[in-house]
Amino acid sequence: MSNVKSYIESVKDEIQRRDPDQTEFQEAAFTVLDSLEPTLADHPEYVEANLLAQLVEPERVIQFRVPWQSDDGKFHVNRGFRVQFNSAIGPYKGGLRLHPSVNLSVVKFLGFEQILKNSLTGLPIGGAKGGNDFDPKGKSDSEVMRFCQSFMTELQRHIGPDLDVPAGDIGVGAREIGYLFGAYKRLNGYQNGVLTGKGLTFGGSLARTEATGFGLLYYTNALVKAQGDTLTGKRIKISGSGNVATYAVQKATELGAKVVTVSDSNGYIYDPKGIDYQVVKQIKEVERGRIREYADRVASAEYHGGSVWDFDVDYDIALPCATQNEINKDQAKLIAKDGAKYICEGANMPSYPDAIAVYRDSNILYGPAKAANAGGVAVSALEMSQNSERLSWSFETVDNRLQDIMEDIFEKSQAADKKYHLDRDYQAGANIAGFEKVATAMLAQGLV
Ligand code: NDP
Ligand code: 2IT
Repeated sequence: MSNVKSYIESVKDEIQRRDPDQTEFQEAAFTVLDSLEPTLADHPEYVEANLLAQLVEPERVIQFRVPWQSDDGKFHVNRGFRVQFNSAIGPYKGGLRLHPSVNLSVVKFLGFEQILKNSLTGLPIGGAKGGNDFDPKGKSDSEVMRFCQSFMTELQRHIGPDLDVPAGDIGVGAREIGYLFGAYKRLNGYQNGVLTGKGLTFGGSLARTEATGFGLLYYTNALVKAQGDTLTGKRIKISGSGNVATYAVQKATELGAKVVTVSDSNGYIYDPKGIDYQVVKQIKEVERGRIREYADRVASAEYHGGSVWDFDVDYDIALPCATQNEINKDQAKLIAKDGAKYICEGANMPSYPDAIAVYRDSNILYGPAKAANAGGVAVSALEMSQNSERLSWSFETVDNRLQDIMEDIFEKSQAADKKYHLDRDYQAGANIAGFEKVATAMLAQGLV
């Protein structure tokens, strides 16, 4: 085994020894570590400084109790987290997730992914993530407001416009950010740069709502174009029907492709005529309903229970936009069998490592989450810029910058892939390109 390989193995062993039960964090960290071999071989100073041991250990982990009262008068206690992973290139930045599956392993995996994702955007933001195992589904607005106020009562001690700037993720959209912002403001006064994804009347950025889904399509378009191919006329399978999925459907359709599925955790819609994103928006954003209702409104659509990744239908591009580990090895084999040539990830870590191995064996080109879904956090950073200068940019200005950033992320990943002769391994390319900037900053700042 080379020195570099044995160094990587020793860092993995230490993670395994310290946190044997953090399976999601291990999955994210091991995947990155394994892909860094070429750059570590090129930069012995990273190994000399034991930089990887610093990279995989969060700068700070905060866990706290969040008590709240439901409308029926009962008292409840949920568990809150903020993992401030790495501030080498800027203040901590990353979303908050509200979902019953949230635990320390999940928040650590998301915070770790955010370090290299944020680096890839080219903007000055470090990596963080937070969340809570509170389930917003089925809760009234008042319950969500009381929960957000209690959550922020503790979180406010740890965040700030130049320190740590949370935003949305699963279960956290405009409503939750509004309540969280109000609670922060009551305790600390008006500081609009403390959260991103805010409403447009109090410091939010145009195009932040659309940014992750639009950005996913700008990245996918760049990847497809680099192969001499085009999105026009392509059939696309999308999972999820939340923020990312909805605006991915819109941009894919605008770029001349046809999206044939959307889903939620109960089932999926198949519409051979092409999903109408306005219907999805109405059901999910306005009425807070379930995706099965789409089939009641659109004659050409069918609803089926189960996972959309078990649905056998021919298509060209897969865009998973729901959650982590939604695609296993067998489902990846079905993606290959159904003829897909590309998969780009809107969700964070939707593919198990053995699914990614199937993509490679089947010549499916793979755009990993930290590159493909970086548009959301990129526009969050642009929201921070607008807040700092107390100005708002037009939709077109933000959208053009988003497009440039996503194309630049693809180009950086491709350049690293070419430099190390990785044969269109855009996952390793993204990891290496994101890592090199963070590593340079960490080395310059010494052992901290
Ligand atoms: P939303 O809460 O708006 O939507 C989540 C969607 O994913 C829903 O359709 C939901 O279905 C589905 N989903 C969630 N958990 C599961 C599960 N366990 N099994 C099946 N489906 C599930 O979240 P977002 O659209 O914001 O986030 C989707 C993904 O994109 C996440 O991985 C997130 O981390 C990632 N992401 C989000 C960004 C953003 O800016 N919002 C930026 C970058 C990445 P159901 O209603 O049934 O739960
Ligand atoms: O996973 C992600 O990049 C996000 N949820 C967006 C984070 C942000 O700070 O906008």
